[in-house]
Amino acid sequence: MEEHLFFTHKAEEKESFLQRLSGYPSIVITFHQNPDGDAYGSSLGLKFYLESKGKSNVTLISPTEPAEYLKWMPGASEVKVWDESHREIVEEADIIFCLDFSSGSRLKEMKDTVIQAKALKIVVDHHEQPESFGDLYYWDVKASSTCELIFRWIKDMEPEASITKEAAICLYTGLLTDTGSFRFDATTPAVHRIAAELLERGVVPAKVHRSLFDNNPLEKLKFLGFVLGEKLNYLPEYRVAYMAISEEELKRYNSRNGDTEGLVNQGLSIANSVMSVLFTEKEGQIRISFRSVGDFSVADFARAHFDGGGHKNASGGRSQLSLNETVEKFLTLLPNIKAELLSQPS
Ligand SMILES: [Mn+2]
Repeated sequence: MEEHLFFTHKAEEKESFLQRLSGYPSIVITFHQNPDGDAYGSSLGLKFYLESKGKSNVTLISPTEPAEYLKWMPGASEVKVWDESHREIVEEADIIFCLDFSSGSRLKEMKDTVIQAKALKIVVDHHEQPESFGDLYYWDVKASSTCELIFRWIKDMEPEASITKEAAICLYTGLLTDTGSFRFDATTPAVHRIAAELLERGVVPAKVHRSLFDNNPLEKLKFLGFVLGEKLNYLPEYRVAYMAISEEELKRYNSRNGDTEGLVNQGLSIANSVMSVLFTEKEGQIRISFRSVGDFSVADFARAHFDGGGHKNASGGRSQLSLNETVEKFLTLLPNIKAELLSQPS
């Protein structure tokens, strides 16, 4: 697939979309499992935009239960969590938006129903190596976030579009979370211009930041203390930090969905570090989060060794081995990438 594929730049694709959108279509918006600020923000932002256009038959369906820390967002209470009772809505939909993912497996139990649905499927995403289950793609691997793409898409469709305050808060949330608070490489002048326009629509940055990051239950901070104190390892000879957390440990700290979010970034705050990895055991499976700085691609690394993928500096993977075996496997791979890790500027 080409690196940039904007369907609205193709007149006939825009036309086929507008035809589907005319009248009172039934629209489903879905996003990846374990949704983050960008998945949620782009979906809710799009929903508010469509509703402002009089398209009020819009249903948001999450493949899995969303984390607590997203529930303050405008419209969040209307998000449905997938179960069989939603099958008909998906099967009968005219349009299905698939946001912030482009690999069908990230829909979990919803996957087959979405892929087989008769709807026009529109994929809006910025992850590498998209699969071809969609009909139309608005896809740019260089975009900071799906929220950036939704903003650009709205402006492509309707240059004079006015974005409501609620939509602005949602889109700003995804910009903020996917750029690591406006610091990752994808934080371009264009991203700040979008943020500026969202502020003009009424976003209060301190409020969004506090809702996202200063809204923790005490146990989550105790859990963070435990992980940093007992679980964080650093290998200066590779410039690699890693943490492995067992299911029992997650339970001991009453850890909820989302409590491990952001934990992996802690490893990158160590001076000189290049890569940070978090292994978590959940329902017998090992989930792995990778982060890097500079040119070392954790997307390639996850794809090659841990059945995963994502972005150059932020990716995920999984393993069917035990937690200890997974960590062992990871450690034995480090000598192969040592030269590349050491060559990164600090
Ligand atoms: Mn994203």
